[in-house]
Amino acid sequence: MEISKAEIASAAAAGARTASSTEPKELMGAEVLVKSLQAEGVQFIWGYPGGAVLYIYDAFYKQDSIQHVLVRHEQAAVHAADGYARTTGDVGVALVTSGPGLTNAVTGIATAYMDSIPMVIISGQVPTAAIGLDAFQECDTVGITRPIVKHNFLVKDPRDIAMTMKKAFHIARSGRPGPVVVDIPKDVSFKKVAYAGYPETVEMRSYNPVRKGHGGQIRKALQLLLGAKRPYIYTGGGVLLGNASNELRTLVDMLGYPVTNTLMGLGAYPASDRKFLGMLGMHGTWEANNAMQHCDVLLAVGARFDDRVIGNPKHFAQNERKIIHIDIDPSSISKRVKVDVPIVGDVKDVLTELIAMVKESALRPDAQALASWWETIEGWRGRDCLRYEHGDGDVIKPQYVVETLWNMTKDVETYITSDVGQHQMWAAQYYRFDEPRRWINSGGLGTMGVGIPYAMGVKLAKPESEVFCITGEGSVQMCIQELSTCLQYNTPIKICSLNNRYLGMVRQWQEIEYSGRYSHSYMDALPNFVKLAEAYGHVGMLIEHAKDVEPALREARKLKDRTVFMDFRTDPTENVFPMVQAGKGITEMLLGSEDL
Ligand SMILES: Cc1cc2nc3c(=O)[nH]c(=O)nc-3n(C[C@H](O)[C@H](O)[C@H](O)COP(=O)(O)OP(=O)(O)OC[C@H]3O[C@@H](n4cnc5c(N)ncnc54)[C@H](O)[C@@H]3O)c2cc1C
Ligand SMILES: Cc1ncc(C[n+]2csc(CCOP(=O)(O)OP(=O)(O)O)c2C)c(N)n1
Ligand SMILES: [Mg+2]
Repeated sequence: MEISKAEIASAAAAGARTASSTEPKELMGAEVLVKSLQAEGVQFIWGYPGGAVLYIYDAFYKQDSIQHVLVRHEQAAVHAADGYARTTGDVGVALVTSGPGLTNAVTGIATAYMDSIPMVIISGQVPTAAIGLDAFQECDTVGITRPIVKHNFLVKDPRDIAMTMKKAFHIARSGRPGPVVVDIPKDVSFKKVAYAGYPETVEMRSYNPVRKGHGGQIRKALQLLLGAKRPYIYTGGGVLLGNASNELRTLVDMLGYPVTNTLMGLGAYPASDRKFLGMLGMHGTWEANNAMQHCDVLLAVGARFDDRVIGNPKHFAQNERKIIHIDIDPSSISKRVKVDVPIVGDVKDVLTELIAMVKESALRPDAQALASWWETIEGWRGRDCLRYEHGDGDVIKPQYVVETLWNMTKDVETYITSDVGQHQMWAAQYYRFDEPRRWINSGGLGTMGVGIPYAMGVKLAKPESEVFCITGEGSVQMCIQELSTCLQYNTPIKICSLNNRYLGMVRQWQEIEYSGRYSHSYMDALPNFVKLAEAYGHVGMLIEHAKDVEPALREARKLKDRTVFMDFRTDPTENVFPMVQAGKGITEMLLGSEDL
C-alpha cells in the first residue's frame, strides 16, 4: 500500500507535537544528538539506516525540523551533503550505520577532505561493551577515517554528545575547513542523560586557527605587489571557502593585474572579465600558464600549488619570481613551492587589510611596465588555445555541448556539477563561471561518481535554480542508483552525459603516454541510458547529431519539474587540450592534436 506524502507529513508532525508536549527531563543520547543538530541550524541530512543507528533514526522520526534524505548508497549520502556544503558554505551533514555503512562512506569523506569541505559525518558504532570483539558490523571507524578527516571522535558517554557535536561543527567550519567524523556506539545513543541545553561556546586550547594576517607581512606583500613589473594573481578554492570573492574583485580592480583560478577556485573571479586569463595548470590556458611562468611577483591566494598546477617543479623554479602566499593553514605554506612572503590568515581578513593598505599607500602600480606586461599576455591570449574543430557538423563535439549550455544559461542562476574525466575539464574550460560556488566538482581526490549526488545536494539547497550535472558514461554509472533518490525527494536535475563510449581521460593518456595501447578503457555493453532514466521515473533523451544539441537542452530546461538524462553521443576520440604531460613544465604544453 502506498503511503501518501501528506500522510507521512501529518504522522511526522504528530510525532513532533508529542515530543514537545511531553518534553522529558531526561533525553536519550539519540535525542540529544538531534537537538544538537537542530541547535546548529541543520536543515538537511543525507543518510542510510542500519542497526547501530536505529535509535538515532527513531529520534529523527519524532521531529520535523530537519529533513532526512534517504539515499541509495552511503557514498552518495556523503557526496550529496558535500555538494550542499560547497554550494551554501554551511556544514554538510551525513549519517551512516556502523561497519559497511561507514566503509561505504569513506570515498565521500576522503573527497571532502582533499578539497577542504566543511562536513560532519555521524556514524553508528557497535555498543561500547562490544568494541574490539569482532562484533557484527563492527569496524574501527576512528582508525579507518583518521588519515582522511580533519578530526574524529568516538563518543563513549551520552553526556558528551552535545559538547562533541559543538566541537565537531566548530572544527569542520573554522580555520581550513574539513570533514569531522563523530562515531556514536549504539548504547550511547540509547542511554538517557539530563540535557541542560546545547553549549553556546566552545573552547579548545590546542585548536585556535588564526584569522588575522600579520600586519608586517601584509605590508611587505604590498611593497612587492606595487613594485612589480609583471604581477600575477593566482587564486584557488580558499577564496570560495573564505567567501572572499568580493574582496578579490576589489583588489584586482584597484590594481588592474591579471588573475587566474585553479580548478577549485573557478567562479572566485568572474570568468567573463578581461583580466581573467582562464584556469591554469595541466589543462589550463596558454596565457594563464605562461603568465605563471614569467611573472616577477606572484600573489597566491587560498591556493596550494598543487602538482597539477605547477607541473614539473624544476621547470617552475627556472624563472625567478617573488611569491606571496596567503593561506589559513600554515602547513600549506612552502609545502610544495618555497615562498618569500607567507601570510597565515583568513583570505577575507587579509585581503581586506591589503585593500586598505593599497588605498592608503602613495605608491601606485608601474603603469608602463603593466601595459607592456598586458601586451605580452594579449600575445599569448591571441593563440586562442581553447579553439576547437567543430568537425563535419554532424558529429557532436563535447566542447560544443558545454559552450551551448553556457550560452543558454549564462543569464540565469545556474549550478554545474561534474564527475571526473575529460568532461570535467571541458566543463571547467568552456562554461564560464562568473559567480562563486556555482561550480561543484572533485579536484583533489578526483572522485568519479560525485556528479549526481552533488547535483542532488545543490538542488535541495537551491530549489529555484537550474542544476546541471555534466558527466561521462563511465562516471555516471558509479552513483547512478541515486536517480531513485532524485525521484523520491523531487530534486529535478538535468544530467548532460558526454557519452564517448570511453573512459576518455584514461584513453587520452593511453594515446599520448602509452603509444595508443588502449588497455581496458573502452566501455562495451553500455546500458540504454534513455530506458534506464525512464525506468527510474525520469525523462531520457538520446542526442546523436550536433544540430540537435541546442533543441535538446532547450526542451530539457522546459521540463522544470523533471529530472532529465541527456545521453549526448560525442566524438569518441576527442582529447582535452591544452595539456601538460607528466613530468613537463607548465609552458611545455600540447595545444592540439597537431602537437602530438
Ligand atoms: C582530471 C583532473 C584534472 C585536473 N586538472 C587541473 C588543472 O588543470 N588545473 C587545476 O588548477 N587543477 C586541476 N585539477 C585539480 C587539482 O587536482 C587540485 O584539486 C587543485 O588544483 C587544487 O586547487 P587549489 O590550489 O585551489 O586548492 P584547494 O584544494 O581548493 O585548497 C584551498 C587552499 O586554500 C586554503 N584555505 C581554505 N580556506 C581558507 C581561508 N578561509 N583563507 C585562506 N586560505 C584558505 C587551504 O588551506 C588550501 O591550502 C584536476 C583534477 C582532476 C581530477
Ligand atoms: C573512482 C575512480 N576510479 C578511477 C578513476 C580514474 N579515472 C579518471 S578519469 C576516468 C575516466 C572517466 O570516464 P568517463 O566518466 O566516461 O569520462 P570521460 O573522461 O570519458 O569524459 C578514470 C577511470 C577515478 N578518477 N575515480
Ligand atoms: Mg567517457
